[in-house]
Amino acid sequence: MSDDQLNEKLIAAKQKWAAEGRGLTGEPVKPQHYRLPSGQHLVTGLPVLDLGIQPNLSLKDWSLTIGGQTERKLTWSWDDYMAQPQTELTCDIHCVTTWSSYDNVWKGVSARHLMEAAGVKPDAQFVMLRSYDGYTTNVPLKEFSADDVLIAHSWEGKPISRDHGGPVRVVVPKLYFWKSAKWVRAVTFMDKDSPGYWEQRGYHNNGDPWKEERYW
Ligand SMILES: Nc1nc2c(c(=O)[nH]1)N[C@H]1C(S)=C(S)[C@@H](COP(=O)(O)O)O[C@H]1N2
Ligand SMILES: [Mo]
Repeated sequence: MSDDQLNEKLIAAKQKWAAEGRGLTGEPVKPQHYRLPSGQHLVTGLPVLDLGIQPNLSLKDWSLTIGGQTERKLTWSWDDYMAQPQTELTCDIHCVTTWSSYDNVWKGVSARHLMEAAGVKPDAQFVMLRSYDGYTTNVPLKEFSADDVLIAHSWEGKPISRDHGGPVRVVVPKLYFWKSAKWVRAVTFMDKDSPGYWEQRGYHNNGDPWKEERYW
């Protein structure tokens, strides 16, 4: 075979792959994959993942503290929190352990409202989420201030169960699910970044599933 013939054969093979829609992984691209980031598989429902400590919080003792680089330091009791404007939204969830779950319906207070209520200072660039089980996770302010970030109290029309982070958890749909702190107790705005629990243990600082930002 001449060099020209060989080249034509290679081009034809590549054209065929293009027509078949082959991805880098060699797997044919199916329409549903447009919704599923690379390396993920779809599950139904919501698996439970945490450090094995599931705090049992009564609404009476529960509070959420908002502070750091803010004009006001707020401590919301359950009634204070529930008195804030409520937002409902549906999102897909992508966990770094490779499961994804479609169409999760959440209700709660939007991160944007929380930021407005506390008066976030221009110096703030990062957010630390702290939870009642000792868990922490850091989120860039750019991601936390997206219009789909919720401080949520209900899932699928019911109060969030204890194992999924009830009474209140954060939901950051655009990042891997470890950034969505369950049993949240404090939201702290920071001018400097600081790694959270998994970020100290090799997980990616940002965690965008569409860029496969899984580990450092
Ligand atoms: N407080 C707290 N939040 C947490 C965790 C945790 O251990 N503690 N685990 C994270 C991880 S790794 C995942 S995948 C999701 C799991 O949420 P789920 O159990 O509701 O599916 O919670 C995240 N938020
Ligand atoms: Mo996770």
